[in-house]
Amino acid sequence: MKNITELLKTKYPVIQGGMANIATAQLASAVSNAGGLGLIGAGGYDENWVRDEIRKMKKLTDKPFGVNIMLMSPHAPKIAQMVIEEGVKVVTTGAGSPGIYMDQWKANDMVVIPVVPSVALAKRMQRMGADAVVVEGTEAGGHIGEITSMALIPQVADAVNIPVIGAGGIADKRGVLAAFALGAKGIQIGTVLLATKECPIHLNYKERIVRAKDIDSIVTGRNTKAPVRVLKNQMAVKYIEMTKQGYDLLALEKLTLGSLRKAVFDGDMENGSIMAGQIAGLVKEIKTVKDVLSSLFDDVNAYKEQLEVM
Ligand code: TUI
Repeated sequence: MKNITELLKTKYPVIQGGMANIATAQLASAVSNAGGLGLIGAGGYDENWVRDEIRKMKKLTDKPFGVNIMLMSPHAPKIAQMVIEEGVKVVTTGAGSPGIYMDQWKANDMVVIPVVPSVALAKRMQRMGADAVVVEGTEAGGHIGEITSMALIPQVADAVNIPVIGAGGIADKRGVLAAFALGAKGIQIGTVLLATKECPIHLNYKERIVRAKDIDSIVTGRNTKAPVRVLKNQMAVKYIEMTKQGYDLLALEKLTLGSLRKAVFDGDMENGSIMAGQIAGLVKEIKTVKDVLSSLFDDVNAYKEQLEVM
């Protein structure tokens, strides 16, 4: 099995999460330049926005990068074509199955890495030709599945023979080692990158991550098709009330992406959706992206040697 740094041509076996409204060329180029795989997060944007970010990215880094396509977006089909035209080499996908695009991407020699929340979907993606899968536990921020990283990563690792990239709940060396111990060959990080100098979110959002405690996140819409983990605030409580009252799902999805923008751009910590994972409680300071990647990987093998089970 190819290792992740060979597959991605990166220094470190780490992918940045495709965070909607957040993963711009500014953040992604910082991650790529620091030795990880930076991703432009298409989120709910159209193909023109994503194309512009790809072109900015090409100016900001000569290192490998990719695009994350959020499959619930109505713009996903056009973005899926555009990434081929732009010569993007790596695509990750979230919030759905990329099955209908797979043959075309593979025909263009792209590396395709779907994010999956279950063993069944991971197996389906392997059958369709995925190069690796990001296995994301319910600890993660944003739109999530039901199963924890601890339980999901080893089950997927046993079920497929493509590399598994662990995600959800990783923010330090212990998390990296845990993911690898469970069978992952790489990791994806999101929440810990929110608290970086290069992350283009409002300072209030970064400071809220730094202040977050272990129990501060909550899942809105567990009973809908789009459960989303956010930090608890007025907005989250209102959303949960609305789902109880049986509001239309589409209206609720619009509300989440719209309110994510309020948090990201306006720094509105009461009416905005502050998407973040459960590991926010471990994030204690705003660092550079380079320092985050160093803190995850420098001397990680020496750290591993100190582990003693019995
Ligand atoms: O996609 C994510 N995280 C996201 S997307 C997002 S934008 C958004 N906002 C509000 C509502 C919906 C989306 C914010 N955070 N992570 C990857 C991920 N993919 N998590 C779960 C899944 C997933 C779920 C179901 C992947 C495939 C899937 O398949 C269902 C099917 O079609 O078989």
